[in-house]
Amino acid sequence: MEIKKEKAKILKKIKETKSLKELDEVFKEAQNEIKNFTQKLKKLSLKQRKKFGKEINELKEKLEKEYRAKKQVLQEKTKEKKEFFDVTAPGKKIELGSFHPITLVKNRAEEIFQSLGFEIILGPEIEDEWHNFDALNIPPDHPARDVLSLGKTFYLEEKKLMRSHTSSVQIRYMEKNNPPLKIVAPGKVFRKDAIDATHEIEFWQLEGLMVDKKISVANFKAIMEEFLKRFFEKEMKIRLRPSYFPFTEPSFEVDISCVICGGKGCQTCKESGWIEAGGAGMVHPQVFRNCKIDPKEWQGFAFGMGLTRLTMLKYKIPDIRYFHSGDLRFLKQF
Ligand code: 2NL
Repeated sequence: MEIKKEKAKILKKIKETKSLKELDEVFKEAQNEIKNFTQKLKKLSLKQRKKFGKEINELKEKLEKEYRAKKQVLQEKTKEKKEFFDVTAPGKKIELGSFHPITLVKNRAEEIFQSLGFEIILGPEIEDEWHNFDALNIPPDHPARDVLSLGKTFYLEEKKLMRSHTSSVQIRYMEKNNPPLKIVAPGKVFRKDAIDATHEIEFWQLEGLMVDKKISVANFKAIMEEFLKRFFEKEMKIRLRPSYFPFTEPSFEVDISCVICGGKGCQTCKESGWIEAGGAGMVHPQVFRNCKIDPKEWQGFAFGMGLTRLTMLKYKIPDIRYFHSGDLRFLKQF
């Protein structure tokens, strides 16, 4: 039995291993070899059995000792490799989110109106008929109030509804506060509509109200022109066209010079040079009375405009459906 020769071979192999896997393989191989030697012992004489038995035990011990030692060395090495930290490598950047374009426009609009002395007010999205319709002088048979599919209002249980404009927020404010008033109410509003490139069932609006002793349409024009100039960062012309709303008298549509072509005529303004930006008027005396404000003492203008539409004009967004698409290719541009 060439135990000594085998011993040298095994120890050399262990020394040369480079990985834990390789070491384990060599160790198993050596154990098998030792098993073979042990089996061969049976055939030997007692004297020889004693001699070789001792040598085998020594080999076993030596093998285990070397195995443990080498294992530790290899383990240390892999640990070092894992813990290596390159301080010169550039850091991993955290992906930053961004504001939704409507939020950007809402924030900017609020900032401008605040600097013009208006207070920002908020109110509930779920409303009652009084604040959304009756107080605004909208008669019970008005088509917008139709509970059938023809109407554009989303009705809920117990005569509640989703507000169709933020006028309701201004009514709530007038019920609790005495004039003079200078407020704007931004917020989400809801209307039953067939969704297409310019219509959604949920969109953003901003309404404003200024009430004092001698407020006129001239004040409205000045405020609106100043707002639009700051918002679009260029000189803007506005045009008032006679119109009708139950909550204002007189009432008008507010057109702005086309932000795409500057008034020359293009696809967006249908070659007219003007774009509809919202509506406005002098608050109807009945609306004041509904809020316990004396219309003989107070007067003022009110206006409403679509923040969603304003966002589309400012960033030249061709389709309203992008806003709720959740598409990062769209959102990351802002
Ligand atoms: C539009 C038209 C308008 C108002 C909103 C208003 C509010 C109160 C009293 C009187 Cl509390 N009026 N709001 C007035 C005229 C027009 O909005 O086209 N909006 C997008």
